[in-house]
Amino acid sequence: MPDWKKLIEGKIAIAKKGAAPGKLGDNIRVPAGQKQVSNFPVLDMGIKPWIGTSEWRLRVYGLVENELDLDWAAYKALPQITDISDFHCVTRWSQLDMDWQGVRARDVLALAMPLSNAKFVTMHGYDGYTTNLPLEALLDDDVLIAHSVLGQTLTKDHGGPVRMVVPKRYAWKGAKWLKAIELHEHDRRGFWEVRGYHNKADPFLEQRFSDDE
Ligand SMILES: Nc1nc2c(c(=O)[nH]1)N[C@H]1C(S)=C(S)[C@@H](COP(=O)(O)O)O[C@H]1N2
Ligand SMILES: [Mo]
Repeated sequence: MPDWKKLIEGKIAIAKKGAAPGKLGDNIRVPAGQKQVSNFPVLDMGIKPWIGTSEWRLRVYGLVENELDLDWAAYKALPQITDISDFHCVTRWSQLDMDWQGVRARDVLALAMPLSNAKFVTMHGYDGYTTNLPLEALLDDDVLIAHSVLGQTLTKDHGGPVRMVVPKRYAWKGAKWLKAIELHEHDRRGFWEVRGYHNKADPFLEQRFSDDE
């Protein structure tokens, strides 16, 4: 008989310490195939639009009762929260304990009042980027429409002034330079999802490529 108590205590100790890549406990914080980093790399298509807060708008449209066109003041007037989460990029780096600040996506969606047939969303960036998710995935506590991380307002490189963060999916599911959230009845694949990336993108299931769907 294995010494269960010792085993469980050992695992809990590892979980509390946080994960070290390549050691037992990887799957607690750092998913399989990922390496922990702390330099917050930049990844995008290379077009980095600069949108000042005075020009920035966030539209929520499609299958909603109340279409939104929020300006900076309206966005900043919404309940602001901080959520600490881990960031997993499909290019195999993960950065832990990212303290995103902003507004919960579900608070914005509640204002827009999705119609009952709204089941999927497309997030649009000012660079023309798109990515898709089920509407339900945006209702989680940790999904933020964020303006700051690591104690600073978002730089242009990281999607400032405002980006989406969806911690339970690979990072490509969070649009930088967020411009709009569009609600549909049927799923529409986004920029990477039509180019070979997995539609679901759960890092703990290693849903990297569409071949595995
Ligand atoms: N608008 C927009 N959002 C985007 C991208 C992009 O090219 N354009 N790249 C995605 C990808 S592939 C990743 S891994 C993350 C990277 O975010 P970071 O550059 O802040 O690390 O942004 C995602 N969001
Ligand atoms: Mo990515």
